Amino acid sequence: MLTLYWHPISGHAHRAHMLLSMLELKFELITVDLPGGEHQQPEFLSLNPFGQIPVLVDGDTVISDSNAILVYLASVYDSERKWLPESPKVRANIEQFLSLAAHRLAGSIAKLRAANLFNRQIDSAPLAQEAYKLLQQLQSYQEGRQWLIGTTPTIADLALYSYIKLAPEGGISLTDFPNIEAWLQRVEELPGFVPMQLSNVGLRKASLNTK
Ligand SMILES: N[C@@H](CCC(=O)N[C@@H](CS)C(=O)NCC(=O)O)C(=O)O
Repeated sequence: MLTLYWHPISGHAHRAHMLLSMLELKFELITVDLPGGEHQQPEFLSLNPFGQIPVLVDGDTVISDSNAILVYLASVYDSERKWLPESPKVRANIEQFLSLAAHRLAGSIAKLRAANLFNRQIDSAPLAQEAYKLLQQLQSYQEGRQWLIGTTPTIADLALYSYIKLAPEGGISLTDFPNIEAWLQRVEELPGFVPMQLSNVGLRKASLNTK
């Protein structure tokens, strides 16, 4: 039995949850009380000294960090090696997108959403500028492509999906990016897909208010 320590509004946790489900693995979800500071308590820090979810426990193996969890699950539990192919070139291409998810995506779109969710005062203009630049680049990159790498989905697609799906919650509109919207839809049609819990903040709140 695998255990994922998570929180339902965490996009980082969501990407790990998706792959567990898509690989048809047996797992349990344990919600970490982030608002209550459970992730800073010794019990949780013994799993991840950096005090963040998600954390995957597989017997004696403990893996922290969402992208590391994707790599682990795909390496150990995907016997066909579809999600993380063995070709060095493809793996390097996938790494490029894992880095993009951990840096540019987390540092712009995810930050804007977190600010709205938790009422944080931030200087949002440069983050929004970076968010739209990234989306424009992805929109161009995805022209003529079904998936980020090659012709089948890989962990790169899962690593980017959750926070891009949540972009409107950070006030970032996806309507000018049809290639991205079509790709999100393709991910949602994959067998085993589990939806991300959405929150009524940002553009989602604005659209509810006009109804
Ligand atoms: N690089 C990490 C980032 C994880 C992360 O930012 N987790 C957030 C929830 S989405 C968290 O645990 N925040 C609590 C904190 O940092 O104190 C990953 O990819 O898993």
